[in-house]
Amino acid sequence: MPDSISFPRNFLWGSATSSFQIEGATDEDGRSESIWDRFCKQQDAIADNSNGNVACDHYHRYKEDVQLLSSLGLQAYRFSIAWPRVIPAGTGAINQKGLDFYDRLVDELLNANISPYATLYHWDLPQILEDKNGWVNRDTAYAFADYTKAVVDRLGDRVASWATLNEPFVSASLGYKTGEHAPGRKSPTDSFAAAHHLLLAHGLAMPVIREFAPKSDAGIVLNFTPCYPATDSAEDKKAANTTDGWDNRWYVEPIAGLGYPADAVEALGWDQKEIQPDDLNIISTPIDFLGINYYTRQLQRADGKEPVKPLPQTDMGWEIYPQGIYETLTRLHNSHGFKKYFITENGAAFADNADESDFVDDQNRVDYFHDHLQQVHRAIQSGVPVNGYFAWSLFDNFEWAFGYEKRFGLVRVNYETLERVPKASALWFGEVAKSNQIPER
Ligand code: IFM
Repeated sequence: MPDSISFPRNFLWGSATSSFQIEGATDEDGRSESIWDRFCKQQDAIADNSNGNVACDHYHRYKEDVQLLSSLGLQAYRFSIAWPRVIPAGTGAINQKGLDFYDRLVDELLNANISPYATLYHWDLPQILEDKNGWVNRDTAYAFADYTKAVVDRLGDRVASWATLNEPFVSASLGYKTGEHAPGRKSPTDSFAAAHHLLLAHGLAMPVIREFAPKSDAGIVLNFTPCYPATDSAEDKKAANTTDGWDNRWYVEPIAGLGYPADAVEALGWDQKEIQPDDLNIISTPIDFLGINYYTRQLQRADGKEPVKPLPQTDMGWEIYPQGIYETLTRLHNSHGFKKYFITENGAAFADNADESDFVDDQNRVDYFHDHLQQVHRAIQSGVPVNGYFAWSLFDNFEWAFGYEKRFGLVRVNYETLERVPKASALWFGEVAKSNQIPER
């Protein structure tokens, strides 16, 4: 493969964040408590016992942050909207002050010639809805459609692209099955219900977006982690297939109109009692794009032991497996043939060493981006219509259960001063965006 490669004309280069991870200002302008505010109060739920109260203070520094995006030369910004700011009681009255913030952000982006890519739900459910059983309660899906209407009615004339949900697998699995994420529940049965109601929420929101933002794209963002058996044994192969079903196929197959993956449903023992007659039709409402979040692969053992990971790892302990982004893209396109794809997240946490001016010469992160982008380009050459790439993340930020200990940013955030300093990877990625090609390395 040549070292210097060009991307198609109009390929979109951007970076992504999410509301709870960067905004801070958790009790300003009428925002209510989210499940993450509550979860952070539990001793040791978060590795450094931190919270999102200040985070990157983006709520107050959004103008500076848009300038940063602009100075890097990025063309699009993927951000999420916090439901507790917009409808603090979960349902009912709209808090205009909460919407005002996103209104200002969108206008600031457009003034800087940066295309706004909005995600409606990136995990910060109003706590008041969790008190009514959260995503296990079917009503939450209808509440999400109403929340969608409130947001899209206000911003739909200016936002280029709407994603309903970010990584519903993580919401359902880590939030309701393993308890590693808010709301911290540990019930496989609840996680099946949560997964179904998240998908229903997506399907109910799609026509709302179409009605109130007829010119915007509408779709969903899913995470994919290719799954391989740790050995050649039949048991490990079966375990890998079931994990692939739950992690990778559970969401995309119903959206593609294929229903839930029968092999995994049977292996995991879901009785499907939550599915009502029209649900699968609602869930398979056609989408304009599929957003793909890709970070690593996984190896599976049937005996539950930790598999040996032969490849180099990031600070998350995730193997660096660039080929997986190619495998994911080609597999999805060959199986489902969606109209277009975006890489909505891809990036790496490393234990950065900052110099006295807070600059980080993160050549390891540059390598990560370079090698994954090569594989995205390879997928495009194989015929997969990938329209853009968003680096995760614009900033170091609140990495969920890891708090501020893991740094994914293109831009370093000094958590004492909140100063932002672009890392070497930000400068490199900015050049990629401006030249539309990966430079020689
Ligand atoms: O930080 C998260 C993000 O919120 C969702 N996708 C994975 C990232 C890294 O863990």
